[in-house]
Amino acid sequence: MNRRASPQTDRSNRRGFLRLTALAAAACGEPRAQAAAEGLIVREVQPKNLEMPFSALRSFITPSEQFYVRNHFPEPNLDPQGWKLSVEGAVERPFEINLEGLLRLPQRTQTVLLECAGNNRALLDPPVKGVQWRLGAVGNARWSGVPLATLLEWARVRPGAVEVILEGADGGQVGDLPGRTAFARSLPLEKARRGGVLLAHEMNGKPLTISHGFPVRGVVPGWYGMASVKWLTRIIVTEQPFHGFFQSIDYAYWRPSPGGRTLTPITQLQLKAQIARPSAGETIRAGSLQRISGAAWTGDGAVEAVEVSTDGGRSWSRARLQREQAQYAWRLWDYDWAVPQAVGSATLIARALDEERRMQPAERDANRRNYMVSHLLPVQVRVR
Ligand SMILES: Nc1nc2c(c(=O)[nH]1)N[C@H]1C(S)=C(S)[C@@H](COP(=O)(O)O)O[C@H]1N2
Ligand SMILES: [Mo]
Repeated sequence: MNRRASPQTDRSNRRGFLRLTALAAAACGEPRAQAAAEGLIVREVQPKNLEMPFSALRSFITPSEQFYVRNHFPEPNLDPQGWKLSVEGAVERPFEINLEGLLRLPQRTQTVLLECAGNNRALLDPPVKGVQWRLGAVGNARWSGVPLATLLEWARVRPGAVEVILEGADGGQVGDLPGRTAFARSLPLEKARRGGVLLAHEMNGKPLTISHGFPVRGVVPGWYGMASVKWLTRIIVTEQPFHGFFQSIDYAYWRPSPGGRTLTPITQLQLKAQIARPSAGETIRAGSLQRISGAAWTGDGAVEAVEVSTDGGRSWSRARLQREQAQYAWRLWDYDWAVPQAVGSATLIARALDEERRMQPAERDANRRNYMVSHLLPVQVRVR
């Protein structure tokens, strides 16, 4: 079964309403929520879920104040003095490390894009459940911290180990599970050791804000955002695959397999391009030269090209890729469109190709449930 994306329509009224909701929350004694929401669209007040207005995309590095926030529970306000991270489970030498200890270890900085696996789901037709993200549950930041591999080496992973679980300090009631469930995700041992995973304490050169995981979070390059566990407190090495709520019920998709589809944890980012400007519903001047711009990204590979159609997919032209790039970052692109003289409407589409000339899919695959939206998303504009 394929689903088509509905053309994006302007929902600025709704956005206005959500902004007001945020201000109302701020007025009832939540000044922090409002400060963090500056320039961001509020999708949920509690737990706090904020989206970047993607039309505001201006730079390769997303300013921290503009970086989306995706929370499942109230944000824990951890005391950096008392904070400890334990490395436990199938290791010869379990230990705890505090923030001072972590800061003394060799540090690394890398640019990594995070995209929520639910990004763009508001554009699906029929609608699906979950936070109604449009284009802005994605950002590209510079993260600094200690490689997860360093701590695993120190702990001496036992030969039978298969996965590493990252657990956050936040939690609550989820689904039909009794009691409290912490936010946790696992990584295959191989990815944990060699995948460039960071235990980050800085974002864009400053300590993490509470919303982005203060004092320390995981940053898992090339994977959807749910793997980058915030407010990290435990690293658990296991000899069995982990089937926690956030990778077996939530953040899982149906993978075709013998005997029927099998629910599989979401991992790698999918190849895609998004148009930042013009935005859906915008009016463009007939006969003008209009710049179309956006970003494109993928998981482990590289974006090789972006193509743009201004006639609903009948013809395609190469976009210009901007120079700045990094392995796990997005690539900004633009294309100058000679807008026709004729008044009417136009359907803009962007598509990304990777280094093996693979292209993002044209149609929605319903096996992805309410996640991993990476098919072509048309943007309708008016020409006047
Ligand atoms: N502890 C914890 N980590 C978490 C989450 C969470 O709710 N709790 N949300 C995850 C999801 S789904 C995403 S997309 C990213 C978002 O990171 P950000 O809020 O810094 O943008 O954090 C991930 N890490
Ligand atoms: Mo997410």
